[in-house]
Amino acid sequence: MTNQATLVIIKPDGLKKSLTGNILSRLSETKLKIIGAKIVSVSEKLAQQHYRHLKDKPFYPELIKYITGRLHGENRVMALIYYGKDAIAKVRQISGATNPEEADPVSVRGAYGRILTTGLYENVVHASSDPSEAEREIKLWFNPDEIVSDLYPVKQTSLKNYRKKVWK
Ligand code: IDP
Ligand code: MG
Repeated sequence: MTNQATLVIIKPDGLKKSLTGNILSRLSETKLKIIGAKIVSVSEKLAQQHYRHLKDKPFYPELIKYITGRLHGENRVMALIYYGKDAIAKVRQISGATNPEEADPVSVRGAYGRILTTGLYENVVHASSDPSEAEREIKLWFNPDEIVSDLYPVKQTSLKNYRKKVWK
């Protein structure tokens, strides 16, 4: 298997429960390289784009509330890109099954996830499930200049009237 990149998101419950360090330690067992990392305040639009494949599911409205942080009163997630041999499967393995009750108890989801009374799986982390999903998600969450390598082809562009915050 060649090198792959995969997107990991530590979801709002992970930050709320101060699990960031534990999760990063578990993921370091993979010996993969982190090539991008940031704290993100997830907009409604980003949430909808990220979970577009689930928009017809009964739990979708709750899922959007979850990833935007409205369920936890927490407006942060941590987004990371892991890179290396077999990255997608390695990260999925440590993350565990989608349903935290069915996940291996030593996996991140098995150890720290739960099912809410609404039925939503509050499962602490997101991990891309295949190479095309990984590419779509990485391009959605990261700009090329936030990643420490040109993962995918890039082009140069100059933006007219581009407004940007700078320090005063
Ligand atoms: P994944 O995160 O393991 O790839 P997806 O099917 O992509 O699973 O679902 C995205 C997220 O939606 C899950 O991580 C979980 O939080 C939630 N979810 C998925 N399926 C269910 C379900 O059947 N009931 C409740 N929540 C679900
Ligand atoms: Mg998925």
